[in-house]
Amino acid sequence: MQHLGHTRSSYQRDHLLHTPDTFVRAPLPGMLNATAIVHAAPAMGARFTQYTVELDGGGSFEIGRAQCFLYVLDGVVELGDHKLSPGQYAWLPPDYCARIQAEAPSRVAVIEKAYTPGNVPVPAAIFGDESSVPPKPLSAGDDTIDVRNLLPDDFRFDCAVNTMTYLPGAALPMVEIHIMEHGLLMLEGGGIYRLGDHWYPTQAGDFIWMASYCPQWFGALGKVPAKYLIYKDWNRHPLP
Ligand code: UGY
Ligand code: MN
Repeated sequence: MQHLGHTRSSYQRDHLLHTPDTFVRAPLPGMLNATAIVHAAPAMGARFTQYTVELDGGGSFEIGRAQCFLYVLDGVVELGDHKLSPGQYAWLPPDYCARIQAEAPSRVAVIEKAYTPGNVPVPAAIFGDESSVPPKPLSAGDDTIDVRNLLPDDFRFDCAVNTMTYLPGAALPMVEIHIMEHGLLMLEGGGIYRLGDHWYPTQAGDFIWMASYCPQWFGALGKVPAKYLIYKDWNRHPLP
């Protein structure tokens, strides 16, 4: 539908709000009966890539360019002996090459980042299920915002991927400004996201990139909890 050139999407120096009405689909090399919506990439200022893969029944795609995090949004995908359904995920180390296949239409969130070595061994692949990750309150004593760490919280990992769930009316306790950049996919509900000096209505299906030091704050609105999947780079010294 034509909206006379209006969209909630907005691309600024330090952030991107990418809403579904502006998504453009194109296959990436190695994709068969599948296509990608690239939300974040070095071309727009990010130091990682995040894209949503949409697979038809029988579709497949390849990974193996960098460490890779996969989170199933819809359907079921197969990766070797593993079958992943919605809420299930995999973290794959930088040298892990594989083809991911779907028997029925499926959607997968993919995050890739060049791995920055630390003085610790590179971890082996991890397969997990968000529903079995225990929630932790963001702030002690406040049960209105829960965080689930999908990756182990240790220095082998140079990034974190979490889900955050806000009860309606809950809000981040501060405007955050930090060196880590974020890729965020709104999974459920919605609210108001402050990014830089802009305040945006956001809802399930939206993607947000926040550059390093982008001022950020979120307040959940509506009748259902707001939940997002959020990536950040961390655990490494700021000097390259
Ligand atoms: O982990 C974080 O920095 C998180 N609290 N940021 C955010 O939700 N925008
Ligand atoms: Mn943050």
